[in-house]
Amino acid sequence: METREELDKRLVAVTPSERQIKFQETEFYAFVHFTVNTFTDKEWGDGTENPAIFNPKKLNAEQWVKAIVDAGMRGLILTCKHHDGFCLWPSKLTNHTVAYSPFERDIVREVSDACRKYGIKFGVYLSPWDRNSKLYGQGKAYDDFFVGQLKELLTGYGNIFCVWVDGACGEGENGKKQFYDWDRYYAVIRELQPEACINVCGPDIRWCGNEAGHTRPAEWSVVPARTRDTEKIAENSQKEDNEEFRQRKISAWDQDLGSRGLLEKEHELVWYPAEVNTSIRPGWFWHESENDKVRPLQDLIHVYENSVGGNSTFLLNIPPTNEGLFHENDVKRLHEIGEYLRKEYAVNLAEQSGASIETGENGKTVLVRLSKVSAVSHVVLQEDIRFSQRVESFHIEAQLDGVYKTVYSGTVIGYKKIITFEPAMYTDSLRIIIEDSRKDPKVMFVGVY
Ligand code: FUL
Repeated sequence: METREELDKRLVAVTPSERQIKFQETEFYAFVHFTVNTFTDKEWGDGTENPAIFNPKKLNAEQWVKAIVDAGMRGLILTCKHHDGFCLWPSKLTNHTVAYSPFERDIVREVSDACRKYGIKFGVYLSPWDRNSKLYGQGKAYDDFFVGQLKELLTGYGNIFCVWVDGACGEGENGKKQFYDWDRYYAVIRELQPEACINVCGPDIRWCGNEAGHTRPAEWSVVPARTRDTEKIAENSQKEDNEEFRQRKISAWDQDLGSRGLLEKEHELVWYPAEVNTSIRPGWFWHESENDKVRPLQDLIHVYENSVGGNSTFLLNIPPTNEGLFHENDVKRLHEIGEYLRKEYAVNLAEQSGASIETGENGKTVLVRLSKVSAVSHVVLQEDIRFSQRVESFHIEAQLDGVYKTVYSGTVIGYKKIITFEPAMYTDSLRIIIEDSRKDPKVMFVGVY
């Protein structure tokens, strides 16, 4: 039997790669779903769409990117090819591309250039499931085709921060079943873009388990190595009906992926942090009927504070219209998100003149004195994840009317924990007490707003 000390030593030895740290620091970034579906009012195309229907006459990638930057996001992942197989770049490997549409322009080029111009990262979504390709289901012939497309995207458009591959796959569709050569795909991505994280059906960033924006109360980044296979195994489980799919997934997700109790039985562990992905509207693609269904600001802020502030990253989808622009209702909401974040997190009261932060007892307590009694609506804590994720439970005490009272009790911190007090509390002094951790805690940031 492993002692508690041996177990903790084994757990804290699991740490992120440089690329995973950079990814985590991206925090909040955009998904852009755009393809022939935008013109057919569908969520999943079947691959028979005629490229002639694709003509987003007013497309302006800078309009998208400016709205994304305005929301406080730091990256953009574009569906370069969704399940219908239509390519937003002039792939030389198929005729099912923008080059054969009336639009003709290379959208991947325009979007990646706009990202660079406005200082955000660019990533690609490339669906392994391709309902157009005649090669799909033919084993190595399709793998060669998919790898060829990967190579076009990873060599022609500058630095890529993420390759997003999902597991959706029509089992037995028209008798076609493709077993993806994942290891080969990963090797090509590592060779051509060593800094890119491979998400969902990949080894770097895992799917949080639902598409509705729900988060776990205790999200762990050190998890059993077999967690990496979940999406690949579940690759046939998805349904086109998003709403039903979301509901079903929520009730099916596993709440505990990384507690000490769970990990002590696991031999192989990995650093595999969660990403929360959801859409600003009910669908992933634009539908005119959803123009007035843009999710309320409060709802999106809630997802932000529980994902970025819950040791995850937040990938928010905004679908361009058939004109090739973000709809004004989405642009307005993105602006409101950015405005909220800029205002709420503008001044860290713990860093104002006269304030002080003292760490005691091997990092187990942190005392924050503010310069005066202030309204506090958020406390932000960060662990230095280069030393793994250590904190298992903690509480916060605030001095209210001269006495310290417990105002929050929680479990994990990880890369970032945001605690919201609503209504705001009035205090001039806070104590953060780490009750349980894997070896000494490494809290590296305390923010009071
Ligand atoms: C899923 C896809 O089937 C959806 O259409 C969407 O792209 C979502 C992000 O991933 O697997």
